[in-house]
Amino acid sequence: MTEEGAPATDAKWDLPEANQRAGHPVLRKRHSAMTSSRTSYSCSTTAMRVWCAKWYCTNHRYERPAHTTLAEDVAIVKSDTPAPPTAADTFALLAEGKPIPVIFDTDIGGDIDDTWALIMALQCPELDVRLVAVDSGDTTYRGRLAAKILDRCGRTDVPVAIGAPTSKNTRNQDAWLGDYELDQYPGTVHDDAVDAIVRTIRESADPVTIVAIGPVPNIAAALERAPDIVHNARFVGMHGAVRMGYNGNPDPCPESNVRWGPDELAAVFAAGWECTVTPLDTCGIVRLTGDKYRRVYTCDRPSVRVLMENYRVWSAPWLQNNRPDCTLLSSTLFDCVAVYLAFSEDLVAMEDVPLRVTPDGMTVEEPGAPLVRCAMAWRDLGAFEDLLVDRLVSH
Ligand SMILES: [Ca+2]
Repeated sequence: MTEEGAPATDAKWDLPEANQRAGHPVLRKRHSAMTSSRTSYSCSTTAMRVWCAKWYCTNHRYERPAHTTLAEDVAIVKSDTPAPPTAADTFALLAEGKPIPVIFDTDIGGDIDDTWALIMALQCPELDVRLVAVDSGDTTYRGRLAAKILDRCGRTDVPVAIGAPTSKNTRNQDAWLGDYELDQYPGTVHDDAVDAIVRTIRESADPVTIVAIGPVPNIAAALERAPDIVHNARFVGMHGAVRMGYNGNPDPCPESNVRWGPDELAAVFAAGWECTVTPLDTCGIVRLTGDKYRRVYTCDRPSVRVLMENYRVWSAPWLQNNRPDCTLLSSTLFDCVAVYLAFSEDLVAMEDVPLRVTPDGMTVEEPGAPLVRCAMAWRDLGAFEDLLVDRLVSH
């Protein structure tokens, strides 16, 4: 965006590429369409100009009065718009005695770690899970699974939102899901996950943390539809492999959540909000074994029974392929680390890393690429394991 002296890029307010492509000015609708009661308006007041400028910059649907310029509008928006929230901003809510609002965006039903992460998130008093949005593959299956888990855990207060289906398709928990259908869920089901994400963020009085533990088509689409959400949300993901691959391998490799949507993740990283991830460097080495695992395996808490039922179903067909024996240890719990980063970073070493996302799913350190806050190493992995177990089994 270079017209009329407006900056080409700006860390605080950066018009989305989609709006740039659409051109300026695009006058598809008269401003009278904005409200039914208003057939004309004057930008004589600052408040009205701020409102109009924001409407234009986020929705691209109003007819700018001839006497204003895009540069003026952008300047107004910049002066009136708070910077995107940081981890410190959201952690400060805890000091005020408030839980952190969370949108849980997941490809649950593939790897079992999403199920572990969902139940962990529901049982962290620091977090207020306001929406579970499912993405990728057979999203109806994933939504049914999320709904049944919430139902069985007594958490039908949490809405479920269904993302657009894609070609990626794994249904590893069908045997537990059975014939449970979405219309059996006593809570709310949204059929447009992107709309539900946008509305949840816009309607929240406190900044929202998006915990994204799959590919991110929902989040990228939400940013495209409503770029203003960056001012009331931050992104926390399980994504990438920076200096380490799976299982502590010293060679980084394409990571699954990136590989199934590299363009979407690149758009999320470039959106101008704070992005935090646990790459394989930290999340790829988390497993519960020994006494820690047995505390979970033998726990009679209903939500943990749901978790173990699903883990047993997920692992059974794979045992002959060296998948974990669910009677002895957990699978790798990648996604649980993203849940942790939603409310604390005490147990990890954080580092700002410029990350370029490659088409084959690598996350490559490259100067000039968007800075991503990465949990690069554990300060105390044992303490994280203890915290995870406590959150799962403690009433
Ligand atoms: Ca996942």
